[in-house]
Amino acid sequence: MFSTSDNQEKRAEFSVSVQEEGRKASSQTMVFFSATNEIELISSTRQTTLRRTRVPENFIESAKIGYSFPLFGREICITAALNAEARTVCSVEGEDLSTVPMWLDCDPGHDDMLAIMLAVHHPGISLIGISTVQGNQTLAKVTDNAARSLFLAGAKRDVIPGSTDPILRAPQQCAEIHGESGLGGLTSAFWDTVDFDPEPMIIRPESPFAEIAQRIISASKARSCRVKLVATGAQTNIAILLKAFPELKKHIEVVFMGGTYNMGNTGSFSEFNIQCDPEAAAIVAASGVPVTMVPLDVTHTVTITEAVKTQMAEGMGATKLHDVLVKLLGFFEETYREVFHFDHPPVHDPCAVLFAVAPELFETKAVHLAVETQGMCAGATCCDMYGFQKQEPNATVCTKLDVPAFWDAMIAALARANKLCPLN
Ligand SMILES: [Ca+2]
Repeated sequence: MFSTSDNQEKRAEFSVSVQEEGRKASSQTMVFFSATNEIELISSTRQTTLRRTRVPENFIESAKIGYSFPLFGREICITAALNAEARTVCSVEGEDLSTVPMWLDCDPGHDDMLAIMLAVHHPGISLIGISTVQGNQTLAKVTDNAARSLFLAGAKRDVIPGSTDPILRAPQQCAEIHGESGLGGLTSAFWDTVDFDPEPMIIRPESPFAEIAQRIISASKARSCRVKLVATGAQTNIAILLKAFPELKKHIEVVFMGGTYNMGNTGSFSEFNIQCDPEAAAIVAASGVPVTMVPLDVTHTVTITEAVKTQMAEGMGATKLHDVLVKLLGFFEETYREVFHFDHPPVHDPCAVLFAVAPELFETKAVHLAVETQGMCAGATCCDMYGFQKQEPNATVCTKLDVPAFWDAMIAALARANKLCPLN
């Protein structure tokens, strides 16, 4: 796309609205090159360079999102950051980016990996950081996998390992679906061929929960809005954060993938993430913070059909990242077929990421949510859909998703990952 500039270090990329006197505003792309301190304006419709010029060293830091500034005799307004580097640069001063600030707590996991790709590359999201929790695999494995997912996405974020165990129960993993590594389908022989060490992306503060709380509160204060805390694994870390740092409550909104208001997957009425740590989910539901549940009932409608595979191949082209996804999702398809008799595997976790940025694509209902912690139904998410209990709603439950719109957003994010993935 950026033929004149591909061999130079691209630091940030923005969508901008350009207004010339007496003419209608047009939408264009602006790229900043840190190596030369130059910016380039590119016509979004013609894909050609319109102008290129040197700018002061602090140009990007001072060009705030949503602010207008004169350039080339035109008025330019940055409307969105288009890549991870741009978002990182722009968040240096804690500006209001008109994007959704998000913290992702996850246990990669195939669908967690897609959630990371969507969170990093959806233009409406600023992903502040990632924490991990044991679930699909051990904490050490899912933490490595989170870093590996960021690497594949061509992005850098700090990954902070959270809890090795549920609050009360023994850990349980899900190797039958996600494999021994948690990202089955990519062998250790594959990773041996890749020049990537997860360790530098993983930070291990003395008090990881204090660190996570502090980062979320700082982002919330800087933007004067709640941070979307998206949980795509067991809710152990979220419960610990809420109990240890109650001041966090006014700074977050929780969106979690998990639960069901019909039948479960790993229990008759229990979904895996909640069944792993029902006590944690009960604490989160009763915490008083805004909570949205994206349940199995919705995520089971989002499956990787043959048509989706074709759309993905067309959207991404024949790249190494596409090959990697084919391997991963092929493994996921096999295990889902074997264990749950699905023709095509459902993609749970990115649905919660999408809700956090595009709730208008979902149908929802306000309900009272309680989590069963006892007996054979431990982990059941009891959603009072008809208001029988006469209790005030404490949660929003999603009941339907615009599935084609989900895939459009997911594949657009993968196409952006394609441009930055070091394998390509
Ligand atoms: Ca997960």
